Amino acid sequence: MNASPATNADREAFYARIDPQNMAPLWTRLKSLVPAAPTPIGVPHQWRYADVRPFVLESAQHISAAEAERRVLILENPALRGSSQITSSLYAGIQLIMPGEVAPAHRHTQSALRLVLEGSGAYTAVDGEKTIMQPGDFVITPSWTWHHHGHEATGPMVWLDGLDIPMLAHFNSTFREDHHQAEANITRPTGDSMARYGSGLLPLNHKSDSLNSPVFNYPYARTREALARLAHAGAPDVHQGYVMRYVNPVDGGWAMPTMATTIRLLPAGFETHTYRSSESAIFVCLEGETTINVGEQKLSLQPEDVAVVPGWMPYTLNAKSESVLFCFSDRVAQEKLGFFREARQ
Ligand code: 1HN
Repeated sequence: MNASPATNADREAFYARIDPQNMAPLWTRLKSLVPAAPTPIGVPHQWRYADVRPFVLESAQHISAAEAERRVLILENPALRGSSQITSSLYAGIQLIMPGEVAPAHRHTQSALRLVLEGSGAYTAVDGEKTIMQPGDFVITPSWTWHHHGHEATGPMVWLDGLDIPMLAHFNSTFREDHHQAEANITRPTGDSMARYGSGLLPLNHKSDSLNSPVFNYPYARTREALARLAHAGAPDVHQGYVMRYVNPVDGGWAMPTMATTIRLLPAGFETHTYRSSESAIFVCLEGETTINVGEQKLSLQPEDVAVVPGWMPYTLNAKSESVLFCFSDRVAQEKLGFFREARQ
């Protein structure tokens, strides 16, 4: 049964009579309300860093980080303009902080991730601990934690922000609060989280009720080394390449409760088999040159380029040279709620 029941004058009259009661028949809508498979929301798209970067740097001439609160250019899906969405469930933007600036402390129920694209030496302070960021670092800002950013080194610092804004909007669970100080108090030394939780060891009797990994900066140097070792340890997954997920060392789960984060290495010349899943995914190229073939599009990514692949669209990855791709998606939320699906051809 693929078609909805036909209409007729009798039925139309009935629909007209129930309409004032704010009621409607399900049977005319069921097939579109609950389709056989996801209808793609948004389109595949790429943002070339070479195109984006001049505008990001120029934004500093127009507004300070302090006045902007966060000086970010939103990456908006071309089919979802005006929504601040890169996918149905996710937000992404590119943030700039200049030496001497502070992006003031606030907190919100949205979770945020940072993936450093350019520059080094700026810090983010989350829940009382600073971490100094380097290119390729993946940094977590958990829901409702105070956070501010600062830059006491030199040169512009640029990173990708990923947030679960549309997800929380869907549940109408958005809250935010400004800190009474631009810089929230620092209560732990820099490196404390890494020292305690970052070596495959945990302090005995460590207890936490956080849904996030206590390792809040996954430095790229260590991630890259792990990828290189994995690539020497065996064969790549034919659909994904050498792919690993960032892990919460406390429970073995994903690093964050709403956004799944992975890193993958694709050997030069590697072409994946066709893959799709119900997650909507944002890819960031960190090294090499890889093409994402999705729908009619060929998204050719070079370092710092960003691409979005909406859920349930089949795609392949084709690496021209050895490549490293970071990815974040809504997979973890879908898994926890029990409806994540994937298909491999
Ligand atoms: C936010 O707090 C940050 O902390 C970045 O850097 C982007 C977009 C919307 C709302 C809050 C940040 C954001 C944001």
